[in-house]
Amino acid sequence: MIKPDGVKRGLVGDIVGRLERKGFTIVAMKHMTIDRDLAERHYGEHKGRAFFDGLVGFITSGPVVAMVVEGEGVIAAWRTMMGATNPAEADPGTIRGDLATTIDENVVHGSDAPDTATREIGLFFPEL
Ligand code: FUP
Repeated sequence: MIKPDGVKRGLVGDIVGRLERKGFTIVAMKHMTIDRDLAERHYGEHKGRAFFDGLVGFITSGPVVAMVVEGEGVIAAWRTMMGATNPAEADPGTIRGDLATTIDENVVHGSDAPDTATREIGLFFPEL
């Protein structure tokens, strides 16, 4: 997912381009605004954490671009391409290393395992 800061800053083309140049296939793509209910379900694992309300407020603050991406090893590869959650620790060449400075606006999201991907695809693309 390209988060609201990435969309607002005009980074959709850069990020989609990285996925395409890497050789992955975008099989679904949606420009959408996440409502509070969806945000709380998506980030359910973080409920109760100090940053939860800010996280929900941020992810609902403007449109995102959600994608389903296919390819060999795509989950691990996309996490490498995103870089560390905290952009201050993200390597140059990664999306967060190149394009972000703070953990609360870190441009992109990616599922961290096949079961998470299945759950998140169900949340964001119930029609698939
Ligand atoms: P990631 O999988 O890299 O997106 O990271 P997490 O699932 O651990 O965290 C989800 C989001 O919560 C991050 F993108 C940013 C936010 N977050 C904070 O704002 N503060 C923290 O201490 C940890 C995460």
